[in-house]
Amino acid sequence: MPRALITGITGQDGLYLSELLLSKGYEVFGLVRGQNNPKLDVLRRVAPEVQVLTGDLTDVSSLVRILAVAQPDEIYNLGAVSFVAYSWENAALTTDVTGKGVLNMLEATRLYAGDDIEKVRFYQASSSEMFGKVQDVPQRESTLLWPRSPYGVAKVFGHYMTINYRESYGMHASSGILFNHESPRRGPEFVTRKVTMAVARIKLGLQDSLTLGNLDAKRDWGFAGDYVEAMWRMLQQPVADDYVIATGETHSIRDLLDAAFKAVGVDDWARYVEQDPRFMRPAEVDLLVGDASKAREVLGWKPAVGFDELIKLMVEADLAEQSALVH
Ligand code: NAP
Ligand code: F7E
Repeated sequence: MPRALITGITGQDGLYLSELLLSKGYEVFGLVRGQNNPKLDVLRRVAPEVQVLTGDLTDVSSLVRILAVAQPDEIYNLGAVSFVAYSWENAALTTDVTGKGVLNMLEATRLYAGDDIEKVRFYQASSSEMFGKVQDVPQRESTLLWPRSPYGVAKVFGHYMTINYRESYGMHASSGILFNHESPRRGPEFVTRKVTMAVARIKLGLQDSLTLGNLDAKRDWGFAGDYVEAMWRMLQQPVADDYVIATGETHSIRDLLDAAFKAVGVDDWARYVEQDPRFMRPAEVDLLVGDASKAREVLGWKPAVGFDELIKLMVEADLAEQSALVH
């Protein structure tokens, strides 16, 4: 039975990846942060077989201890401060967790592997946010990185450190440069879920309006369930490498509003939507669209769920969740 350790297991991707690995017969260990973490209940419901170990990416000794217990064949480093807007307000924390946390995990992994570096494979959750002020359209593995937020800068550090451990120590360490991916498990602070929850609540008469920031930014949005499959495929390759994972389609926040309101039969959403500078960012990433042809050719990966289907399924899930809360 292969053994996997996932950091960030209580997050959106951690939950989908746990389900995937359990379905493939893995023994799954998850690093959970904090005392009495409220998200642990969801993990226990979704994937009760996961063995929980407590630790923190900023505490190297906790990572060393966890690796000694879990004895993993594969490590998926998904833990991060992941909300871009928050990263300006808490730049040092973001740097410690999202940036230095990667180095902590790589170093703990190197110590765990000892003389047998080939006994373990490492996945780093890199991000399209690293492309920032984009230098190519679409963005691919060779595109120059130009991050625009403290989060993006921290991810660039983690990305290059992962490559450095591969080149310095021969570690099987791969970096997935994942574009935005969403689901009904997405945190409510991210724009897709903020919109689909609000649309469901407006439809049910629980809310009158929705306040957003920049409606012109464009993102390449895919389904998280498809993207965790790509993570697993990367670690099954004989040689570690970096891969862009994306749909190749881009949509604005306005397109997102079109799709979400259409799912509840509303064509004219303008009367429900307000804008507030509070939700604008000090520096914006205007356009993201990825070229995932390397992943398609080498990993045989392609997304199954398209944009309209994704937003519809999120609205439907929020309608069910919100009506259950009021009944
Ligand atoms: P998420 O839902 O925000 O989950 C983040 C996870 O990190 C949570 O489990 C959180 O645990 C954990 N975490 C935060 N601080 C930690 C710390 N100090 N030590 C250990 N764990 C900590 O993020 P996601 O959407 O699943 O994304 C997974 C990873 O992919 C992240 O690294 C993210 O930056 C990256 N990524 C995401 C996307 C996307 O579109 N979703 C795209 C590219 C890259 P708590 O329970 O303690 O909060
Ligand atoms: O913003 C605009 C906002 O917060 C998307 C993370 O998973 O993907 C995610 O980062 C866009 C931005 O995601 C609101 O200005 C407008 O242009 O949903 P988001 P993100 O910043 O793209 C990357 C790949 C990651 O790696 C990250 O971890 O939407 N926007 N109005 C808004 N965004 C939010 N959150 N709230 C608004 O009211």
